[in-house]
Amino acid sequence: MGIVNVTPDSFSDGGQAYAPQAAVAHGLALLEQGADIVDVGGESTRPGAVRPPAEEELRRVLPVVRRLAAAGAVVSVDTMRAEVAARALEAGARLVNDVSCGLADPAMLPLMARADTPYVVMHWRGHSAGMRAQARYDDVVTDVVDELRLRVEAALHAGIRADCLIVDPGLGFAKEPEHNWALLGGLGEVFALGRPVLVGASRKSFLGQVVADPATGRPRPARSRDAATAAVSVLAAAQGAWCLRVHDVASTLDAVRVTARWGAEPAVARLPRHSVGV
Ligand code: PMM
Repeated sequence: MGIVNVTPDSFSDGGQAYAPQAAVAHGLALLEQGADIVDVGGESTRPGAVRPPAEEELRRVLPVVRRLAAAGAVVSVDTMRAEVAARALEAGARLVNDVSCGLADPAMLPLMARADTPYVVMHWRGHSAGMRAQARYDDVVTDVVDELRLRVEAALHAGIRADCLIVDPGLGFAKEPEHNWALLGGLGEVFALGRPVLVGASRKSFLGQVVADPATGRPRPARSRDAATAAVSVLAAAQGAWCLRVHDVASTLDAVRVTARWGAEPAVARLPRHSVGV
């Protein structure tokens, strides 16, 4: 899944594709790189971000969704608002990626039950402005999986079909770096929810810290975190993640292809030569 942020203030691409025309061109470039889905969002969720009004979010995303869908793309809309999701579906979107798992807008789950289309349920505890204060867990993997399970149950209760649901541990959302790493290490428990899993690690600050400048300790800037993103992505894919949400599709796709090729090798070909008698 390639990311098209139609926002002036995203942490990771800083308004790179803000104008509709630039956003469409960016989405087409991601498809060219091999993305299966393009995820179009008009609200920045970086920590401390101020929400745009609904009209502004609609103004940002609708023309981009419409044009990418018309070009044949499978478009996902990244929104917490039912109205934006409904209008984007009318404009041709085929997935709804709701980082609030229905908690930000009570109209979202009923809409998704009517829409009968794939719905990404991400672990979320509150809007960006107060997110850091909510990064408190007894055991982050258990707590996140329990909270996700409750959201899956709420979605089912609202009438959404189980096979429309995709779950996401919500890396970086009310999570400190150690929480993100624990969740990646515990992905197996997220898979145990029995739904396809989406992982969104791309360019997030916990990666910037790991690849910090050794001399100054300064975190790597967001735009230079694609190799780190590819590394996390292949590890997640190798464990069975269904979807990787990334800014730079080319680097992650290359890494995933190489990993898949490695995994496809017959086991015997990977044994040390002497052990197979040649
Ligand atoms: N992260 C961001 C935005 N939307 N959606 C899902 N499902 N999962 C994520 O991890 C996620 C998301 C924030 O990153 P961005 O501002 O670079 O898009």
